[in-house]
Amino acid sequence: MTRKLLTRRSALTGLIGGGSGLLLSGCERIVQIPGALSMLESAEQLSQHGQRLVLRQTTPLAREYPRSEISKNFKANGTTRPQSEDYARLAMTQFADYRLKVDGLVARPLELSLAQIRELPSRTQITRHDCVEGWSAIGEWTGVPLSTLLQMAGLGNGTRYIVFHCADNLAGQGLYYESIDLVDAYHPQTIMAYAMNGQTLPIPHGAPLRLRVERQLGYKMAKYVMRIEAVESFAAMGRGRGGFWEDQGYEWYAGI
Ligand SMILES: Nc1nc2c(c(=O)[nH]1)N[C@H]1C(S)=C(S)[C@@H](COP(=O)(O)O)O[C@H]1N2
Ligand SMILES: [Mo]
Repeated sequence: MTRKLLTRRSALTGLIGGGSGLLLSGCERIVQIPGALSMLESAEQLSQHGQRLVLRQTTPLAREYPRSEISKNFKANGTTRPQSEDYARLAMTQFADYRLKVDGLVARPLELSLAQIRELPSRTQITRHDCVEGWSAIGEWTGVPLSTLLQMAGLGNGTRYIVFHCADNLAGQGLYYESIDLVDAYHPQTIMAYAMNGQTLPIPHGAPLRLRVERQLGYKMAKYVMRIEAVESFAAMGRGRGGFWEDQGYEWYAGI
C-alpha cells in the first residue's frame, strides 16, 4: 500500500470516526464499508476526491448557526408540490402510507414508514442553504443520518454513489433525482430530514423526507425522496450526468 493511500484512508476514517459515534472508530474498521474502500482506490485517479478528503479533514463540518439566526422566510424553490396522483394520495393522510425504499447494491433492501424513520436516532442542525440562483436562507433541520440507513441496508461491494429518486416531475423533464458520493453519504451532517424549524417538514420544502447534504449547493438537496438507491454508476439514469440539474448542464460536484 502506498503512503498516499494510507493518508487518504486515515483522512476518511477520521472523517467518519469524527461523526456522531454511530459508525466507525478505528482505522481497521474502514474495511467494513466495502464501498468506501473501493471509493478510496478510485480516488487514486480522481484527484478531486483526494483533495476533498484532505479538505474535509481540516473543516469537516459545515457551519452551524444559533437559533436566533434562523431565517423568517425560507424560500421554497423548484417543485413546491409534486403533481402526481400517488403523491396526492400520500399527502391526504399525512404520509401514513409512505414507505421509503432503500435498495440497489445493498444486502438488506429496506422499506421504512415515517414512524419507523422517526424512531431512529436523529440529528438536528441549523445550517445555511445556498441556491445557485443567488439566494441563501438559514434553517433548522432534523432527520436520520443517511449513514444509519446505509448501515441498516448494508452497502454492497462496488457501491460508489447514492442516488435519491424523488416524487416530482419538474418542468416535464422527468422525475427529479440526485446523486452523491460516499464521502458525502457518510458525512455526519448528511441527513434525511423530516422536520424543519421544529415542525413537520412542510410540503413546499420536500415532505415527507428530503436530503440535507450541507457542504453542497441547494440543488443537491433532493426533496420528496421516495427511494434511495446504492449504485456503481449513474450513467444509465436520466441523461447520465447524475442528477436533474446536472442533466441540464450544472456541475455534479456542487461542494462549497
Ligand atoms: N425533488 C426536488 N428536489 C429539489 C428541487 C426540486 O425542484 N425538486 N429543487 C432544488 C433546489 S434548486 C433547491 S435550491 C432546493 C430548494 O429547497 P427548498 O424548497 O426547501 O428551499 O431544493 C432542491 N431539491
Ligand atoms: Mo437551487
